[in-house]
Amino acid sequence: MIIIGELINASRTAIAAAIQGGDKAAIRQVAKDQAEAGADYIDVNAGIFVGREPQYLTWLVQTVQEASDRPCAIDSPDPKAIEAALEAHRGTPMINSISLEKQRYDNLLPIIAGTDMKVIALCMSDEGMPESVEDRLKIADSLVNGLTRNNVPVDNIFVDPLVQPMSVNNSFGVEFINAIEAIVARFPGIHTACGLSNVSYGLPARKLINQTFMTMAICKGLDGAIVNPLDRNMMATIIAAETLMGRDDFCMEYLKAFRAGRLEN
Ligand code: THG
Repeated sequence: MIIIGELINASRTAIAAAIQGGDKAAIRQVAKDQAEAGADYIDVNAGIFVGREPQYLTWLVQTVQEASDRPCAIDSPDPKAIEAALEAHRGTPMINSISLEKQRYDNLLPIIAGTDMKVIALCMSDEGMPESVEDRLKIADSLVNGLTRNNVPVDNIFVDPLVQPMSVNNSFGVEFINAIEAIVARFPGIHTACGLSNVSYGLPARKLINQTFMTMAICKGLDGAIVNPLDRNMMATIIAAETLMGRDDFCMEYLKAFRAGRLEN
């Protein structure tokens, strides 16, 4: 499972304050903590600062790279902000994300084409949020075909079917889970990724819902997740579910995690 650490997100008050105060030490600490807890990528998101996103994302990339050797996942709907942050990034980052929204698609595709960057392909279009498996597959088809035609290897693409809140529509959980299964079947070699926390929006005991949903998604083939790597229970759930799915030869990763003290509270 590719773990994308979600904590450097300006929607969190501590991060917004650190960005505005230019507090490099605070950002470095969160980057370091997430890397030590097992993050493969460090997500950086300054989305609440409309207009200043290019400047703040650039600063976040620089600051994270002072503290950790993990690449960033550059998280923005704004191609200009992504472009600015890319300039500052050393090594090969992940783009989070391209979508089928025309403005976003047209501006990001030439930036990604022919590079070795990983890219999250978010199932969203100008027609709005997808609800059914079919809605998602239709968008995923266009995105995957567009990217591969532009020399992006399937192995670099993570399709995000877009998690929607259970509290809004009783079918959203199942449609998402089945979309993972359908995408993995349709595009051999593709990856999938998602942010989970939306599924529990509006419900109590959100961690219970998020962890259970993670297990269900891993069962269908999910192999990338935007999560809080400091959440020990979530990380242990991921390891156990992957082992149970047979994605862990001789249970080696499970045993390694146990010996490192990561599986028990
Ligand atoms: N798909 C893609 N990118 C995304 C999302 C997605 N980026 C943004 C978001 N969704 C995922 N990122 C976050 C970041 C922070 C939180 C939730 C999602 C969050 N964190 C808790 C907090 O604020 O304290 C801490 C989490 C915890 O304690 O477990 O709320 O869907 N492609």
